[in-house]
Amino acid sequence: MKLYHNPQTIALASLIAMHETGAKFETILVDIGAAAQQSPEYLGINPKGRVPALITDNGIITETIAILGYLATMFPAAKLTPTDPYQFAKMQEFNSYLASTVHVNHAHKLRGGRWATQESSFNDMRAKIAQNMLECFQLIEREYLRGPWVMGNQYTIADPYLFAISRWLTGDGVDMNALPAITKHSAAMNERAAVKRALAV
Ligand SMILES: N[C@@H](CCC(=O)N[C@@H](CS)C(=O)NCC(=O)O)C(=O)O
Repeated sequence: MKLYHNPQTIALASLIAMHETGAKFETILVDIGAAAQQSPEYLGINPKGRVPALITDNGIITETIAILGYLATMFPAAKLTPTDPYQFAKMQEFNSYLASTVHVNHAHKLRGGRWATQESSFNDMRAKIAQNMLECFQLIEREYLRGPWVMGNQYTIADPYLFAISRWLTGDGVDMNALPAITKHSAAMNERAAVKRALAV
């Protein structure tokens, strides 16, 4: 397998999950600062021009939830998802919230051009980032993060996904003192060998 990623982005979740599986894989760093995600070569891999993208023997997978789910089912020995169907659905409920709401809220900081054309609109969107992200993460602390991991005692693919987005909070202007459970989760993640390897890229 070959993972196209950038550890400053949401692709960090897939990179950590790959390391958690213990599988052998190749990584290719996509230089977002240099807009490498828009190069004709990369658009041939992911026409959406986003990271991550995972090349498998069967074909290419994009979208974090799909990549994480693929890794968890391909490497069951790593026990990265609950086997109980209800708990599995709850984990996916959380992952879907991260993908469809939390990540999209964050994107309003640097990617306002997706939703508007005027500089004043971008400024207005940026002005809401800290409040939006804080509210999302307060809900996560209240409703989802069971501790020590998202799903309780079982570490799952929801954990690297949460961790990757948590790393953006300070830059988004969120006061981490307001999020003690997230702070604890991030500290526990930072202790994992897979996370250390992923961040060493
Ligand atoms: N829904 C996708 C979103 C991927 C995404 O937006 N990746 C961002 C980095 S966090 C990206 O590649 N942005 C480059 C761009 O917008 O040009 C997923 O969850 O994988």
